[in-house]
Amino acid sequence: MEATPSPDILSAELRQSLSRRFENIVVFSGAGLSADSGIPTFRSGENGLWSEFNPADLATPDAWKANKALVWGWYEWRRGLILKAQPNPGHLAIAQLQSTLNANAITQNVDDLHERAGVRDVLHLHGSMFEPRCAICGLSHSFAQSPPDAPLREITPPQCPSCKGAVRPGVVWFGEQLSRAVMGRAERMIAACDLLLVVGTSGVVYPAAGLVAHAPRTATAVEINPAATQQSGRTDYVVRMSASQALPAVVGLLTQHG
Ligand code: BJW
Ligand code: ZN
Repeated sequence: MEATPSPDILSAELRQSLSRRFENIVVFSGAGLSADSGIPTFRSGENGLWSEFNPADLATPDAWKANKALVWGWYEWRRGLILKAQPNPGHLAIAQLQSTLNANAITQNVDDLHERAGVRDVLHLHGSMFEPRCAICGLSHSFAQSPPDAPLREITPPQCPSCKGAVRPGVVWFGEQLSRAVMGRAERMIAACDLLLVVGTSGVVYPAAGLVAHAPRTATAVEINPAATQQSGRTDYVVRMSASQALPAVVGLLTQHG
């Protein structure tokens, strides 16, 4: 088993700032959190999904209208990648933070790695790969087929047993509204936090990226991301490391006072 990274990998200034008791911790994550589980991000360098695939062809209502089988097949391929992946030490650290200090998790991720690590009540801003529904009547659906291992195989989506509509992925595409209820809960959680950990997100997709601005001025905000992002200037501290390395160290420090 790998040793938990020591808090000493964090700067002395950050260690000092985190060495007090926090009451309302929120972890706001993006694709970078799952990168160390082998799930590709959208925009990190050459490995990002959007450097290989065009979002306009795959992740918009127009793409769905134009070719449902292409879109369904691509999402089925991605579901297969997720099924093969395991939560990494970053997800496990969030679970530990929640069980010891009641932290809340808000994610843009559509995978289920938080849940598989044991994190409860995760707010999925952009939906879930595991909640497909009828595109017409909204009836939820369960998967019957095994996912393909190639990304651009056209697969006819299942038919809704109630209205005969096509079943679509349960995610939020560009140009679609996020659930008002989920967004409202996320805004209230962040507005009430005293520590915000912004993990593995490029901060370019709105309205999710705007959530960080809801944190109170008095809260401590920390970005965990190996690269500079649009959020970097909005947080008090930046930790330029991977989530799987930094989160266990941060959580180790925070839970010393739990
Ligand atoms: C690591 C790491 C490691 C690597 N450890 N870190 C204002 C201005 C301009 C445009 C808009 C605007 N407001 C809204 C828009 C339009 C649009 C938008 O934001 N576009 C921008 C791209 C410009 N937004 C929308 O359309 C949203 N809806 C909306 O606004 O509705 C209102 C409306 C509707 C109709 C009419 C009028 C108004 C919906 C957005 C839905 C986003 N959907 C996606 C796909 C989900 C389904 C799927 O999975 O296919 O969500 S896009 C994609 O981006 C996905 C992600 O959740 C989202 C955010 O990405 P994330 O998580 O930040 O990942 P990356 O890849 O960008 O970054 C990864 C980071 O990790 C990097 O920083 C790395 O450095 C880091 N990293 N390894 C830690 N080991
Ligand atoms: Zn239906």
